[in-house]
Amino acid sequence: MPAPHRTALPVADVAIADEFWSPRRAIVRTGTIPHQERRLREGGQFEALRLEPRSHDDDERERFPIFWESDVAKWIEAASYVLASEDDPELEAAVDEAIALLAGAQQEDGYLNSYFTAVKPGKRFTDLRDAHELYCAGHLIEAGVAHFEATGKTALLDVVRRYADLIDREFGPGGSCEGGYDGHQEIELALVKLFRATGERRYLDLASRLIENRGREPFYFDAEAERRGDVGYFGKAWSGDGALVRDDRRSREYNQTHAPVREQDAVVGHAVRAMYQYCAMADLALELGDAGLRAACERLWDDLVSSKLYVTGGIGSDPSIEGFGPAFDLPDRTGYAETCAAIGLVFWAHRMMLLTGEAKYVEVLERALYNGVLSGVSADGTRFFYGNPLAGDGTVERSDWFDCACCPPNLARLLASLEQYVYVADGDGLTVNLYVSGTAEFDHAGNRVQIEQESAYPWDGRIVFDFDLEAPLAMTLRLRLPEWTVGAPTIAVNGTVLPYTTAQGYAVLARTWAPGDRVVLTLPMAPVLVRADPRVESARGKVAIQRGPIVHCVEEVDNEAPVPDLVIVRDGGIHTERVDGRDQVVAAGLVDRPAEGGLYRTGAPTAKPTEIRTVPYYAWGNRGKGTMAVWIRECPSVR
Ligand code: FUB
Ligand code: ZN
Repeated sequence: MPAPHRTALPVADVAIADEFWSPRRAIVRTGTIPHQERRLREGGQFEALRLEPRSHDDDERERFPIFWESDVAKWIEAASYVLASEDDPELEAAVDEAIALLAGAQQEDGYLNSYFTAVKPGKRFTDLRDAHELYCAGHLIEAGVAHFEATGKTALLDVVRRYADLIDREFGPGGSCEGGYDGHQEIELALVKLFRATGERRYLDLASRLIENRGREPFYFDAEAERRGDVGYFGKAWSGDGALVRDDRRSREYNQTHAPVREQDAVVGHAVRAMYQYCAMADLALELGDAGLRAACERLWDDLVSSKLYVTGGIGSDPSIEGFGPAFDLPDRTGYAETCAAIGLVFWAHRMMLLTGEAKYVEVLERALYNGVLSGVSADGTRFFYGNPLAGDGTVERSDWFDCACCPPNLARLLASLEQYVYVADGDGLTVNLYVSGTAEFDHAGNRVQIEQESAYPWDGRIVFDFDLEAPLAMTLRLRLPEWTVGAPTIAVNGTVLPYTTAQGYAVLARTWAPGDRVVLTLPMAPVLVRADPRVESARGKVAIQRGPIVHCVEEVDNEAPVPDLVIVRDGGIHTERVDGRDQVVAAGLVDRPAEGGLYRTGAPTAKPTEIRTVPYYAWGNRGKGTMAVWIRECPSVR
């Protein structure tokens, strides 16, 4: 029996009016999305859709046009979420222009990829491992669904359905790619969205087929390489010597084809690929009530959170594969932690909550969202981190754009659709996953319910909910109880503190609610020192500072010495001050300077008391270059 569906309240039913998020989302609308549109126009992504004949010279910079459709698609998707909640005729016109270009580039049979149409005609679907066609198709499908849901227009949805239909034929029985699947997972989760938007079961079946084919022997990527007779599009680029070695498990792990997905039990390989695959597995487990897929997702999750997750919610520590290293291999300065990977983790965690009803997934979602995702964009929304290291030597800074521009539009589409992560409706009532001020509307047992949420989160843990009902209504309100609270959360209903039961990490309030009822949730919040498992070498003997969901770091600009010289004194005292509208944690510490001398010295270091001042990790790197670290040395007492 399929599990009961929990449904995220969609973007259109939630309105965000939040002191923390609204300015950031405004920057996405007024800064990031227009900035991206300019870059797509200047960079040739729009122009390429006119299909003028182009050449391809094997130069590294020339490799990225193979996934230009994904850049355009992610931009359309982000813009569509904006259009769902506000009129912006100029943006709508730009989106319509891009959609017209995509429609013009679509071939008679539904195929849509400018690179393989204009540059490599006749080579379509011959290099599924590297050439990103299904990755681009997936992003186009996601854009088509978002655009349809936001505007009601079917122009892009029609285009992507025709493309999905072609893919269904090609990958179906007797098709040219029967048994195949993509080298960069993405289309699978997109097809589930297409199924939900259209009700067409064959899109769900196609998603399932692509997931189930993956990692089965005989290996499809070997067969296609044999047919093609070369090392593949990126074969040279990332294996160095020109070949992804057939029996090399690491090569297969890179794109998670080392085993059938149901048998996979460790998160390995390229992090974004992994996240998108696990998203689709969770979606399919939910839609099909598939216990085997669910169990695989749960195993993979446990592996991730027990040994491969940065304290910032970043994932994928190994830059050489943009992916996972061994367990506990979480270097801070050289760690990769791609912005897209943390975004992918948000996507997966959300789906795991929908699948299981467990708040523990949202705990990680929140950690990634407020830290490892948000660090990916500058305060003004126009500069980006691709990797998000946990320490900087003073040379690291955000970039305006990237040749491989995956992260900026991914950030834009996530922040522009934040609404869908806040509330979940189920048969019983409403679950609140994120504390984001604003309103939500939903139907419960045939009644329209409006709920208003108000707080100064993430700086303050007092959250107020007001019910707007037409008549008394029995329903359950579930409020997530974050693990970071210092002390027991309290809940007051209409001014009276009430006992509450908990289940799956939520406070459960089942009662008949009356119009005007008010619930006040108080989550005790204070700065705490966090220590890592000693197997995390970069954090050994060090502490991180967290207050509520915000992980802090120490930047040179706020302190009297370069960060490597600073030591936090355990039990020395720690408090919070408000600076520039955000928390600054102040901890008693030392400037621990080595004795004067050459490279090696025998003299004792000098230790001078100081106040160590932090900044939220997401906000680092906005005030010029300087040293930074999340993990700071710790000493037991003032020496
Ligand atoms: O390959 C497409 C995207 O580019 C990946 O998801 C990112 O890791 C970057 O390599
Ligand atoms: Zn990226």
